[in-house]
Amino acid sequence: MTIETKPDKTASNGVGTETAGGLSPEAIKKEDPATLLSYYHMMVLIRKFEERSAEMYTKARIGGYCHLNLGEEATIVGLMAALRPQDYIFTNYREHGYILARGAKPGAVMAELFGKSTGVSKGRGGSMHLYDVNLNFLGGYGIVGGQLPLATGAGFALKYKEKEGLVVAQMGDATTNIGAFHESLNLARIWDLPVMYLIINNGYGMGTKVEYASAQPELYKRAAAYNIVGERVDGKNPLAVREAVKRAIERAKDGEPTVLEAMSNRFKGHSVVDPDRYRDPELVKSFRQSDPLFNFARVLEENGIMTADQDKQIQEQVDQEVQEAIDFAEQSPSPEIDTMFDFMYATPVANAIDPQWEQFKHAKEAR
Ligand SMILES: Cc1ncc(C[n+]2csc(CCOP(=O)(O)OP(=O)(O)O)c2C)c(N)n1
Ligand SMILES: [Mg+2]
Repeated sequence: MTIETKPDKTASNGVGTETAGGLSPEAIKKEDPATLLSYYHMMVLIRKFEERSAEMYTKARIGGYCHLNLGEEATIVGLMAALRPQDYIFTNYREHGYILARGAKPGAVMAELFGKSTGVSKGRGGSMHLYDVNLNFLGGYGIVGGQLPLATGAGFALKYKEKEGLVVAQMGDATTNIGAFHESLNLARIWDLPVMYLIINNGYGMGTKVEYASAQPELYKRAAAYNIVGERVDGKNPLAVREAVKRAIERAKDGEPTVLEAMSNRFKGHSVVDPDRYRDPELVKSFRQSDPLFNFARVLEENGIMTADQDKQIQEQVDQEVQEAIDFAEQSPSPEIDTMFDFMYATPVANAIDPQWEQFKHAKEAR
């Protein structure tokens, strides 16, 4: 008897382990200036949206939890620049920027944070549960790693239905210690699924440093245990991220999953209410000094893509855009109390004493 083994894919482990090289003048020259400006505009939108979200939280307009993407804008924009309409995205709870960059209206996202019926999840989800099926944006999840088996299942569905596409399973660094991460990678390899597991390594899971929690702190290397290609990319460079995601898209066409680790910094505490006492203020200050947004602006200006005036214009335009989103959220109604159970189940639940279920059962029996 012979046992077939899959060829070792990890020979290429670590490909693209790159730094800011992608923002060199040569690289910038090859790009379309209008596209670069659109990346910058989106990074500014995410930055300002998040700053105003924090403000709205402290004004008690937003309830529950609220986790911000401040410092992670370049990774988000690079990711979305590579994705195509047929691709799917699942994320953790730190996802405002992702759905904005995927194309949701800022007003609908802010309204969701406010719990209003005009929100992307009709006010049922709030900050951690943004969802838009038209954008193939299948949700933010509050349970650490909860999104990973679902994303893996979506990858299986694409393969089963013989559809082309990539499923992105975004997560934080600490999520790689959850069982579901390992189970998902194992299945993705066994079944050759078109899934990219995107690890945003911002150095911390709440107040715990990666090095304290992970036996292998170079997280992309964990892919090797499952015979999956792992890459590490500079998450502060949107072009490097975009190219790494494009490589994952190409691999997915051959049934190759990918693990991509984007190195990033979290500017604020874990959530809006975290005073961030466990980090040295000097360290956080150094993150601001290598701010991906300011860095990208500088690169655009140095390469003649953007003038200081244009930058000012973009900032003002975005200020207005975010203010309009807040006004829209403020003026929108809360969901009506009698719609509380809407959108909960696709079909009535079998064990509930529910006239709707009785009706459904009888209709089924009559068929
Ligand atoms: C199963 C589970 N355990 C614990 C928590 C509490 N918790 C919420 S976020 C978090 C840290 C996750 O950190 P990371 O994966 O690095 O993501 P980041 O917040 O940095 O984006 C923890 C432990 C949870 N929500 N779910
Ligand atoms: Mg983290």
